[in-house]
Amino acid sequence: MANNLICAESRKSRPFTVIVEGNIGCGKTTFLNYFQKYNNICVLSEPIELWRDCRGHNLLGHMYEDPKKWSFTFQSYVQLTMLQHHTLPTNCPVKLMERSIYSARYCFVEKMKRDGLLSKPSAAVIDQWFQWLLQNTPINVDLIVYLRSSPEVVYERMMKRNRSEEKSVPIEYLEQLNELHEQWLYHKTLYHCPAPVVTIDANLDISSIEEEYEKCEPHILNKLA
Ligand code: DCP
Repeated sequence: MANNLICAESRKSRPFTVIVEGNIGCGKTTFLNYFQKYNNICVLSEPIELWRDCRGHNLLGHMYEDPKKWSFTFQSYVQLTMLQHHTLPTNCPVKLMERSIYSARYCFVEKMKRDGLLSKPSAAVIDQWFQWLLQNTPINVDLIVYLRSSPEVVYERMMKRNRSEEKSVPIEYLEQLNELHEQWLYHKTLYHCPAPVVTIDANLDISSIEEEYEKCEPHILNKLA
């Protein structure tokens, strides 16, 4: 009974936190934009502009141009900026975040490690930081929205949006990232899934995807009741 009370109290003082995950180009930003209409949801888009301008350095661009040289620098910075979002105080009852420290570690760092783009010592340092942060900082996730897509669809979207840094990303990269997301969030065979997962068919185009968003709205909005 006393324990239940403590849990209820600590839950009251922090927002219900939802992270939005899925492959590059799957529509995370569009999903977040849909929820901008609620002024009691704190919506945190991915800090990609910071990754493109860390004191004047385009770390995202460096990472794609010379991944062996820059993956460690880039992923270290991603980890910091994600931590800043996880720990950002808000008075809103719900926090909706694009990506998380988890997908950075379990999908991107994992892929770079497997591909030899991150050396074993570099990957070990990122992982030591990651484990320490999980143990010692208030990274709370209550729900994961998984925008599930096929690599062919997101490849086409990525090419269409024409982000300069992503110009030379091959479809194989998206296939492997997709596989890691699938193992982590769908089959739940990779690492640890920190919260329940709601899956959305993100292959649908913009005209019909809102219906899919509506399906997961109650999961998020119930927390505002
Ligand atoms: N990225 C990365 N490592 C991470 C996170 C992101 O290398 N830990 C890269 C992949 C993309 C860019 O950053 O080139 C942005 O990727 P996201 O999938 O996070 O964001 P999108 O803008 O593609 O999201 P969406 O199109 O779903 O809105």
